[in-house]
Amino acid sequence: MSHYSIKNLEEYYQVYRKSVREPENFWEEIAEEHFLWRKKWDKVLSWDFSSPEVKWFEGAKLNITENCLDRHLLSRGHKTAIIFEPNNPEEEAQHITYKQLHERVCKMANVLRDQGIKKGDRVCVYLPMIPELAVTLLACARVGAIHNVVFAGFSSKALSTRIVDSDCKIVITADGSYRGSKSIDLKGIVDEALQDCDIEKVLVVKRTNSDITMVEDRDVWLQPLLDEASSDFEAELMDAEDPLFILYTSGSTGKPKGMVHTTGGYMVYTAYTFKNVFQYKENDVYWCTADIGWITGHSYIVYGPLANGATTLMFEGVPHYPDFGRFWQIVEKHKVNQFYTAPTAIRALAKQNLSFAENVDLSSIKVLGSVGEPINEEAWHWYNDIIGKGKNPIVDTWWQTETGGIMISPLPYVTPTKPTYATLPFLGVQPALMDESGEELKGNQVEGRLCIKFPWPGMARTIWNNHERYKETYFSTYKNMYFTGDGALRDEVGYYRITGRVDDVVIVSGHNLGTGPLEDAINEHPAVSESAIVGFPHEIKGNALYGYVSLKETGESRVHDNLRKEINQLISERIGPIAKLDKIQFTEALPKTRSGKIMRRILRKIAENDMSNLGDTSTLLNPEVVQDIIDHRI
Ligand code: 6R9
Repeated sequence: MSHYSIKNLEEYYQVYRKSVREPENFWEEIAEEHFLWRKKWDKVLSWDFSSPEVKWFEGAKLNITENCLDRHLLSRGHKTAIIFEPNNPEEEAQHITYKQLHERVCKMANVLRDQGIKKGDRVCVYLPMIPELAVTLLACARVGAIHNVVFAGFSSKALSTRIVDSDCKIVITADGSYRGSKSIDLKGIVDEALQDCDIEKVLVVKRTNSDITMVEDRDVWLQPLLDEASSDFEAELMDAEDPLFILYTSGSTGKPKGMVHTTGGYMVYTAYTFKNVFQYKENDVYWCTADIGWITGHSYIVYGPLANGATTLMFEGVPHYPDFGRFWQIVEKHKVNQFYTAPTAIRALAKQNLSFAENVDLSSIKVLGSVGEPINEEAWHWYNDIIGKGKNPIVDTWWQTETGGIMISPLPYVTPTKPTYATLPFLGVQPALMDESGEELKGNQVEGRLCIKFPWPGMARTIWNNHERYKETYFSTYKNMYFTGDGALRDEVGYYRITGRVDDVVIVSGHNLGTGPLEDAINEHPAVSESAIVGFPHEIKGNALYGYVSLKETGESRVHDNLRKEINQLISERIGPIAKLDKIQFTEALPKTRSGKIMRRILRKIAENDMSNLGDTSTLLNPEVVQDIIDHRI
C-alpha cells in the first residue's frame, strides 16, 4: 500500500504506528515510490544522537532539481509551476510553466558554472521575492552548489556576517526591491556589506531600474548572461548526504547558526509533508505567503511543492498594499486552494474592516495553514470563521529551520482541529515532553519541554563549520534527544499545544530574534554600560521587544529620547529594522544574581506587567533595583 497520501484518521494512526515501529521501512517505501534516484541507497538510516550523526539514504545519488523539474516535463510540461504576483497589482502576474522553469534554471546553472561555481561552493542569494529567487536556488542545486539565502530585509552587517561565516564565492542580488509603496536599495546594502568581505563577483538582477553603482570587474548584470546561456544543463550527481543549502537562524547568544540541510532526506521529507499537510491535488493552486529568505519559503514555496509538481504562488509584496484586502484579492484572482500564512499576518488583517475579507470570493480555499509562532485563540477563530467560513480546516503547523519540514500538524479533513493546538505528530515524528530534571513525561495531560526522540529525514545535520555548537545546542540538554527550545503540553487525547520558547529567543512578527546579539549591538553604543532585552506580548506582532538599558552616566529625558533613537538605529544597522525595540527603559542597574547573571525572568515579568509573580528576589545581589525598575516601567 502506498502511504503517500493519508485519507482518514484511522489510516493516520495505522500508518503512524508503522512509521514509528519500522521507521526505516516506512521512509524507504516513500523514497522508493515517489522520487527519481540515479542510484538507490545502500542503507536507509544510520544515526547516533550523541556524536551527533545522522545519515539518510546513504550511498544514494540524485539531483533534487531532476525531481522538481525534469521528471514533470512529460506529464506537466505546460502546467504552471510558479505564479508570480508582483508587488504592484497593476503589473501583470506571470505564469511560469514547468518547461519554462526548467529552461530558466538550466540557463542560470550555466551562468553559475561560467562564473566558476562548482559542486560544494557556497552562493549567497540576497534577492527580493521575484521568480529569479526560486530560479537561483534551483540553479545552485543543479550545479551542486550550496545556496545561502539571506532574507532581503536583513542589514548589510547581517549579510556580511553570513557571507563570511559560510565563505561564499559569489553574491546574487537585485538593483532594488519593492515593498508596498516603498522601494529598497538592495544593491547599496550589498555594496556596504562587501566592504567587509572578499567577494569576486556580484550578479545583479534588474528589478526596480534604480540608479545604482556597478563596481568594475566585480558587478555584472545577470540578464545579458542569461540571454547568452544554453538552456541545457546536465544536473550534477549528488550524494543524498551532500549539503543542499545553509540557512542561518538566530541563537539566543552568539552569532547566527548556519543550519546545514542535505539533499535526499530533505527532499523526501518536504515533499511528503507538503502532500499530506496541504492535501494538494493535481490542479490546485497553492500559496504560501512566507519569504523564501526563511525556511518556510525554502521548504514550502520551492522544494516541497515543486517536488510534487504543484502550482506554487510567489507574492512579491506586503499584506497591506495597496490596501489590507490584498491577500484576499490575490486568493480570488488566482483561485488559491491552499493558503499558508503566519499568525502575525492574521492578527494584523483581523484588525481591519471586515469588508476587505467579505467583498471577495474566497470559495476556492480548501485548506488554511499557520506557521511561525503559537496562534492565539482569537486569531484562530477569526481565521476559521471569516476566511475559512467555518468549513476549511486550519493546519497549525509546528516546525523549525532545524527540522527542515513540518513536525506537528493536523492533516486536513483527517485530524479534527482544536484552536491553538498543532495537534498530532507528523508520520515518523516521535515527540517527547521532558521535565526540568531530564525525565520524560509519559502519558497525557502533561506539560514540559519539547524534544524529538528519533531522527527524521528532513532534520539539519550540523551547523556550518561548528559541529560542536550543533551538539551543544540541540543534543546536550537531554540525553539522546533533539531539544527544540520550545515548551509544549499534551492534552487528554494526545494533542500537542506549543506554548512558546523556553530559551532567550523572542519571536517578533514571526521572526526569531536571539536577545544576546541584540544586546551586543546596544552595548556597542558608547553611552551604554549594559542592557537586557526581553519579549512582551503584542497584539499584532505576537511579541515585541522591551529593552532595559543602564547607562554609564545618567542623563535627562531629552538626552534619553535621542539615545532611544540611536539605540534603535544601531539595532537596524547590526541586525535589521525588524529587530527594533518597542520600549526602552533606562535604569540605574539591572537585577543580578550573586554570580552576576542578569535575572531576565524578573525583567520579563515586569515587561509583561505581571508584578504579582516576580518570584523570589531575595537571592539577588541588588534586590532594591527591582522596585526602582517597576516604578519607572514604560
Ligand atoms: C518554521 C519556522 C521556529 C520556532 C519554533 C517555535 C515557533 C513555529 C509554530 C511555532 C507555535 C507553531 N513556531 N511554528 N510555535 N506554533 N505552529 O517558523 O521556523 O523560523 O526556525 O522558527 O517558531 O518557537 O521553535 P523558525
